[in-house]
Amino acid sequence: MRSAITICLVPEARQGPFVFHDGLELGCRAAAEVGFDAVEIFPGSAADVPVDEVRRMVTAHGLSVAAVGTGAGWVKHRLHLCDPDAATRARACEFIAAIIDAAGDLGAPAIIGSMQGRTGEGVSHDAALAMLADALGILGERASRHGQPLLYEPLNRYETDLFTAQARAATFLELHGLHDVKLLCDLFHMNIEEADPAAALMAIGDRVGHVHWADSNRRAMGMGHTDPQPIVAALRSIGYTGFLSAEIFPLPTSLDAARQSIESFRTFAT
Ligand code: LER
Ligand code: MN
Repeated sequence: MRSAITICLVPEARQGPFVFHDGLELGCRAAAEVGFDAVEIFPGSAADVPVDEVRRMVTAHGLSVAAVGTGAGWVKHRLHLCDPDAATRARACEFIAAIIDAAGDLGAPAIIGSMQGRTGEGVSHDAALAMLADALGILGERASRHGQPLLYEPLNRYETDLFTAQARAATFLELHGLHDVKLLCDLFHMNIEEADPAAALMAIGDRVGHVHWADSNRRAMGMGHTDPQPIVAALRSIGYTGFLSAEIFPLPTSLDAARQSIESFRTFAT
């Protein structure tokens, strides 16, 4: 497994669960100094990820790109995949597709988390799931052209009513033949929604595509009450070799959170 840490390029997401907020260059420098293998980028849009420049920057610091988030489509533009208006849904898809292409050129997958949406006015739960399946099909195919999976992230109940449990999401992907889509397993959300996070990881096996390495309170692993040992044992037993990426609050400071994350990574995952 490899370590990664989040860099947020979106001022509106300053209060979000991201460690570094002072631009890509400073974020990469800090990530490399603390000892991470990779960075996970949360851009305002694909325009924030100029491929050649980002590649040069991460490579200069001996890093790679673990994944690129799409949540700014929701945070900044209120775009999501279950909007009742087809034209707005199409814009949401275009926003994500552009990030899939930039991430793909950087050898990384894109994440659908906050942009998945939820049941809403004029959109029943079944209709929302049908919209989600359609979008994941189109966008998963797009990701596969880059040799990347598309990462779909079940969230906790306060952020979506589509999928909150990993096993149900995995069954949905299976039923719809969405073979290009893998699951992003965020240990913060799983702490809320899963009876046994380690067992949930074992049950979905090779659908695990990425892991957000966060403690129960969304602080760095070791600052809450999650026991990472059975979780890492489960990931090993399913043969997971991807990233453990610190999508966490920068508390008490960005640097403290980064150092605690890498320490927990080294203690439990290497
Ligand atoms: C995104 O990765 C996520 O976990 C959501 O809770 C948005 O913050
Ligand atoms: Mn997450």
